[in-house]
Amino acid sequence: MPMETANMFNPASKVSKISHCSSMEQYKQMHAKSLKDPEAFWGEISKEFHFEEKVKGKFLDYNFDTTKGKIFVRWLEGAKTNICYNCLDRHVLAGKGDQVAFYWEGNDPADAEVVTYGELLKDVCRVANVLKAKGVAKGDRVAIYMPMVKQLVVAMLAVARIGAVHSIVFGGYSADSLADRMMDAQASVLITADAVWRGPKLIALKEIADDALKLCSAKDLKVKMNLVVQHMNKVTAPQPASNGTAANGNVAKKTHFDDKGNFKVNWDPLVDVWWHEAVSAASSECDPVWMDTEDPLFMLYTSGSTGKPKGVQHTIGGYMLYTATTFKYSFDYHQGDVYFCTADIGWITGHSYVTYGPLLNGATSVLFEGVPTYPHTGRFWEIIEKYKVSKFYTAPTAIRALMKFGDEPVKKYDLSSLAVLGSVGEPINPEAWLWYYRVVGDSNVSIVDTFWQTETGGHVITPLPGATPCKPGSACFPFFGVDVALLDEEGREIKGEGEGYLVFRRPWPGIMRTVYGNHERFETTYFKKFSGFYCTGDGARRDSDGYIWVTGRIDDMLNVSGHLLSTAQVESSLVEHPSVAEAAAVARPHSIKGECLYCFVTLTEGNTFEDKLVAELKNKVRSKIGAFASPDFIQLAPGLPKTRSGKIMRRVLRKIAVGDKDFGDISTLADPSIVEKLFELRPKES
Ligand code: 6R9
Repeated sequence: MPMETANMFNPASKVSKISHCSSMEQYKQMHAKSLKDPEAFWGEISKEFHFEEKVKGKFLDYNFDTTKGKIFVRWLEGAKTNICYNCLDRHVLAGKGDQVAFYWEGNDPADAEVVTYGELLKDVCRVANVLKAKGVAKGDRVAIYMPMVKQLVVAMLAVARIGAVHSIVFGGYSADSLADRMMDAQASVLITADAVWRGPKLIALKEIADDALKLCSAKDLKVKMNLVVQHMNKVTAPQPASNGTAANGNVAKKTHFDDKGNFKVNWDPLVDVWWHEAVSAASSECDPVWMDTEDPLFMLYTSGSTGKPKGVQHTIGGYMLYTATTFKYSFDYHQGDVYFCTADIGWITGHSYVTYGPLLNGATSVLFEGVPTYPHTGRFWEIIEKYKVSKFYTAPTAIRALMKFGDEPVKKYDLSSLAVLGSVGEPINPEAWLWYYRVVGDSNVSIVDTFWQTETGGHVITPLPGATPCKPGSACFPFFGVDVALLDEEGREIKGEGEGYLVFRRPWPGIMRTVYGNHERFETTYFKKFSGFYCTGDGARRDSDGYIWVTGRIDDMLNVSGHLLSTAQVESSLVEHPSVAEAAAVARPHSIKGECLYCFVTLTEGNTFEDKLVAELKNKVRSKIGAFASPDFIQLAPGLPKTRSGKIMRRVLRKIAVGDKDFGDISTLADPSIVEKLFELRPKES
């Protein structure tokens, strides 16, 4: 019996008695209603939010078919609202001003702060007034390049309050990447911070931002203001490592701090403005600008598989309804929960499930500045215990990284508050799923493997706690409003069991509306391949019970001797071996098979890479998938080339597999030096 049918995890966790959706029957009814009558379904939900003016035109209008004209999606035509008002004022007016919005937890465990809804609203109004005074108006783009601090949330909501458009650039990007994104968006203001400690490392944000601003001005982009949060004087610097080696931070302390221990920044009085000075002089009241529901809220750049990044643009009304509803149902959010999403706000997961989704629900969240392994490998679990977190959301890459340290760092903490554990970002292999469930969740939680994309705005395929019996590794079923189809190469629909392109037949409220400044690219990337469908670029399989298994990007698919294989499938078999912590599989051209498998494996602590292990791993894949899937090459990988959001850059691994050093652009990797190391470790016979 295949693994997936052998293991069905009942949703009988702590949430089952009170969940918003408590049975598969209820899920099916709600899902059917959301497709049959979107206006009734989302119209009912929209009543919970404040709309200054009601819908005047069509509730939903769209075209998904390039042969019938321009692609467009419009929800709630003519209605007016403000998402910042719905995130903050609505709750404060309802008497929840004193409720905690965020528990801020610093990089160092000694640094912590509490922010209520009332305080957040005042701070947001002050910053909104600072922006207005600089002439920022409706439709203007504001770039944000910040660490995970409360001012980041304040900045994005202040931008939204005055009808401007935020473009957040993850604080790990280089000056070049920041400049590219600012140029593309023609941003007139930048908001940043002096610097941040991430684990023992210093990231000198202002210095990088200064370089980016130079690049922008060389290309005639006039930036009116660089608003700078002073953060370094409020936080604890890393201590020297206990083993006597100088922590990376010690070097930074010498170069970036003066004799009195103050952090040094270069200052250009023509553009630089200290946040604390400007904000303390500003009024804490600011009327929201009532916006059309289809006005842009933000753009967020995602790397296209080739070429320049795309500014994925979302609009206000649909995104608001969708992030609020997915947050409520996928995590089964209830008043009193403490929610912790480890994603950085610089990624879509942070936009939708650190800021907007939780605040729209009036939730209390943990906002974490640091990394999972600093100052020790139990940091996540320590935070969960400290704040009694009930809903936790992280990525498979973090889970696998922490699994490497075994169960002991988890077991040290009381995690009994946990009820729902979420996963996002890539397919989660059953090994990691089960560890998450058994070790972190003590076999008494709901796991939600949420499939979605920057482009989808929110979860599109996900189990619902309390309703969906889960199969480890499957994202299960479509969310409300989502109409899933699988297509073969010719665009024929695969009904029932089968594998193909994962596409959606119609828009849900949170789908992106365009690529900023390039609607044609939007149409070609997502709609040209199959007329009438939004194409995710991922492959998926539907099993005999109707469960959806996302197999990874289509370009990660390989064809070995005519058998279609997904990299995820192979990787998950390799990771089942106790000596393997993480694995990545790519295709390498093969004269007889067409393509063969070339695998990279990272070992768990204390294991050595030897012939015996290679033979065992080949056998493992053979026995899990079939003889045709047996890898031709397996090589040791001290680390994998990952982007800063944790995605394996398989394009680079494919080059290594064929011995080609023409790696292309690897600047977006978290650690570009790993590429050279991997090249050197290629097996001789390859
Ligand atoms: C939210 C986010 C999107 C791509 C997507 C897919 C992969 C995300 C997944 C998953 C399998 C999941 N992906 N979640 N694959 N199961 N639960 O990650 O957005 O950065 O745009 O990436 O990530 O390949 O197409 P984004």
